[in-house]
Amino acid sequence: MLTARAQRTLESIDGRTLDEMRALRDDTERFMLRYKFGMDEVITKLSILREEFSQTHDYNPIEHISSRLKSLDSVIAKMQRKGIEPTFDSIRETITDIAGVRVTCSFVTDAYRLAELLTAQRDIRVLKVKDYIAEPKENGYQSLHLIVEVPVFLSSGAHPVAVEVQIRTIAMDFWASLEHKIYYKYDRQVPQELLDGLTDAAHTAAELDARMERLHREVHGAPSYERGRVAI
Ligand code: 0O2
Repeated sequence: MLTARAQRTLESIDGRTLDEMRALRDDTERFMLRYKFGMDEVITKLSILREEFSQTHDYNPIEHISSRLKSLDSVIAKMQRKGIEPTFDSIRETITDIAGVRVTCSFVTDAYRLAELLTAQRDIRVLKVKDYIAEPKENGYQSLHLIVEVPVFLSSGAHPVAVEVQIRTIAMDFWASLEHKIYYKYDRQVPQELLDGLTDAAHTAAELDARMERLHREVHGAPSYERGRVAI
């Protein structure tokens, strides 16, 4: 329900401006939709790998897959923060995490293996890799970030779309989601004591990952794909 003031403002807009606003709305929806399709493509690829892996190796390296499309407000906020020109082309070139897929694996080895399998696919182009597992952030954050480009086939042809894929272990994911909540609870001004506690907890999570993987290997041996039993 519009307020009387909003109604008056709307009535004062001439028809041509209204048409331009509608066209901008439609273009924005189309722009965002491509990212949703790109995200769906990547999820399908990961789901296929998961299913095939379980069948062929009797082992499932993926615990969980989730995804999110950045809200338009967040895209605009990032655009302003980075001082990007407000055009679809510059947003496309500069903001590469509009479509995001997060994969949790049991073990670090699985995370790397999955990244290898995904990026080896012929229609995937790797734009950027940020390996926060090999080089954790100062606060202890760990995750393997891939920015990949995947073709989306529309009635107008193939359109490459950037998708950010974050691959991490369950322990890394547990830490990151708690840290994220704390960060927002304190409106980004987290007390130093809590920050130190979080960094310490990140080290504990990394140790746990290493110990769990060692134990798993003691019981099950190296994964069959490492032993070269089945070629993928
Ligand atoms: P959301 O809500 O998860 O999307 P760039 O995009 O390269 O210009 P940016 O965005 O700093 O720079 O890239 P980076 O370092 O790859 O981080 C992107 C995403 O990784 C973040 O997205 C988080 O999801 C995650 N991330 C990075 N650092 C941290 C961290 O210290 N703690 C937690 N919990 N997550 C982190 P967004 O857009 O911040 O949020």
